[in-house]
Amino acid sequence: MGSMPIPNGFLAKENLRKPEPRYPLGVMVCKSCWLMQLTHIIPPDLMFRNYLYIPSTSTTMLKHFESMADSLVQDLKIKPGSLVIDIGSNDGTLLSFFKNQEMKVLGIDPATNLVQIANLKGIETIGDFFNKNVAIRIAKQRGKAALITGTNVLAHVDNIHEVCEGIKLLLGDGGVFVAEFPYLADLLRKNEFDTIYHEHLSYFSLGPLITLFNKHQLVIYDIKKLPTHGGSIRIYVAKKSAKKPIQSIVKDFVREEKFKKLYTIAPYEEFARRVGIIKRDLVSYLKQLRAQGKRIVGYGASAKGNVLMNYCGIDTKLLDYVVDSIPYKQGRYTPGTHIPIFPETRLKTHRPHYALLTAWNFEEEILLKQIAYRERGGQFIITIPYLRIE
Ligand code: DWN
Repeated sequence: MGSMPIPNGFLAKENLRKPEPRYPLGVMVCKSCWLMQLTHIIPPDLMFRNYLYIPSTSTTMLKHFESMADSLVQDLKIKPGSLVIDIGSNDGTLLSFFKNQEMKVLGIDPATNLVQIANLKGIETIGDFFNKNVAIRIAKQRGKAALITGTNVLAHVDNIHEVCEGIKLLLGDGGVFVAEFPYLADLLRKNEFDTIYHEHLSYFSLGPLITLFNKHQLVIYDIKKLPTHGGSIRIYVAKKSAKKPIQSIVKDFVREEKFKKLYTIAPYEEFARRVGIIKRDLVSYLKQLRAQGKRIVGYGASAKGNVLMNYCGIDTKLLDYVVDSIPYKQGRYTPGTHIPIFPETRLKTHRPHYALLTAWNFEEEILLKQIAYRERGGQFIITIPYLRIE
């Protein structure tokens, strides 16, 4: 998709004229394990030491984390007082739900801004990237974990083999590693190309993950399909030595991936072709509306929205501004396209004809929230799984 600034690099006004580093953004597929991955790796320090994505700012994700903690404690029969560790623990929201169930909790996250928030909330958090040394240190100081979680983090790490070794070392004998991430089959099927960005190094299907974990004497023994972030999966991983029975759903997923030919290059080339068509149709539609004098804005200053706008060349010539609920983002400008970001209330005062939903993973929550805007004739332009008006 060409080169563009990192997708969470929102700009303060005074930085608009400063040079903005741009990095190549594209994906390739390994022809031996079929992992889809970025062509260029950005230094993790650049993206994760001061991190602005806080999932607990959305009701959808808050509810998701609460039900995740409840179901894991119940399904995995984790006893109160057990150690639960979250890798990429962000502001500690998921761990707070485990703490409410009397678990001992420990977060690990490299973002100093988030570690501060989590520790202030009483969620003990180590400010670092997870690796084997961190795992050894925790095992020595806190003992082994009954459960290690990682939501939207496994796809972000470059040292994935070291992370697997660290998880194996930190898991108690019957311990479980539970990871959640966007599912490649959904990304391809629903044309979710804007979720391809510099933070996400890997785009997982099950096949390559089975290969990966096998190299570290770990095994995926169960899977759960999730609606979050455009379609995700939750995998349950244990040490091979724990001899957990492998649920039939694991084999079903692999059969389905083979049926969809995900271990051949065809679906990926077809996906690239569709992405080009979406770009062409979206830009010509927005230009057509502008030519009719329509006012159009962006809704959701999201990382995926920045990928979409940079890839399609959508800037203030097509969008007047973007609205977003996160105070930190308001008053700043989108990276690369320099579109001003306002609070959502501006929809009421400015009354744009159209809002391009650049946070489509919260479509339901946002369309419900903006029923008044829609009743007054405001319309949402949504790009996935195809260009549509809601
Ligand atoms: O892996 C990641 C995925 C899971 O989420 C992170 N690396 C980055 C992040 O991507 P994102 O920036 O696309 O995240 P969101 O949470 O999908 O962005 C949604 C944006 O929309 C936020 O800035 C908040 C905003 N929003 C809003 O303005 N009104 C969200 C809701 C629910 C709303 O009602």
